[in-house]
Amino acid sequence: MGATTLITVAPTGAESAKADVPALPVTLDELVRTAKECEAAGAAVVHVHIRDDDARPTLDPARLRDTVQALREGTGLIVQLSTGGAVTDPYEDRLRVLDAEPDMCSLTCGTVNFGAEVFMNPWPFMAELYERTQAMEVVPEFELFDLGQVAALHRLLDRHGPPYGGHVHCDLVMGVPGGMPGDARTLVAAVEALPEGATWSATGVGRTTLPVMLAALSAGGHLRVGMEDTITYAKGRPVTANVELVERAASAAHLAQRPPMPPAEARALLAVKRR
Ligand code: KMH
Ligand code: ZN
Repeated sequence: MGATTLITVAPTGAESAKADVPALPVTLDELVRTAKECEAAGAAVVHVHIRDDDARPTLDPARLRDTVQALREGTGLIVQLSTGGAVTDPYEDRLRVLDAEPDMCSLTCGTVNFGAEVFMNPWPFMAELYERTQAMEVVPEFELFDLGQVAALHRLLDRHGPPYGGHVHCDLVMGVPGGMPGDARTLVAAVEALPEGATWSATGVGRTTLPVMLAALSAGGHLRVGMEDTITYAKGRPVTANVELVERAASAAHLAQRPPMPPAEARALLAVKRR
């Protein structure tokens, strides 16, 4: 078990509407301001989804590039772009995300029911995205929504070799309706199935946020928090800013005597390329 806790913040996502969740950062200014606050509170990685001028999810290449640049200029955070996008995004647009030259990108290891929708990640898409991360020297974070996706991760590594940088880092995304439940016994089962030497974080969507956070800390894992996954801080009390969630995660990490990992340590752990 490491001495520190890597905290990733996922501030926006593609699912909530700004009209419903006014605290959601959707402009570049809001995103950079949020990222700075979250870095000060203990985050080391920012997982990024962007919005267009109407606050709708977009994978516009120029906007993605500007976002990466602005986050690099304004923060010391590791910039991880989502290649998941929204469930409606075409594969080609999702593959093109890497052209924005992020430090990291998400790579989901299989298709999963996603509420009433389907988040599509068929094998040929996964494999192509993985090969592109290797060629473009972008560190993938393997997103695992279900136990079967852990098996798919093994298959990917067996067939295509190690990721850029050589280190495998995963994120268990738990509690999505259609994916694995967000509870301690499922977390332990997933962690036991991970590749040897892999590091992992976990995030629990919605009301599974706290059980997953506490289980992850007790099992030696890292944390992902943010308004992509959680918009309710406590029963009847909406999240007012992403930094509240990072502060809560940082407090829990301190309590577990594994304080937040500084970005420089996270860069070394994840073997991200110096850009
Ligand atoms: N918005 C979800 C459909 C990722 O960022 O890679 C997919 C998602 C995963 O959020
Ligand atoms: Zn995401």
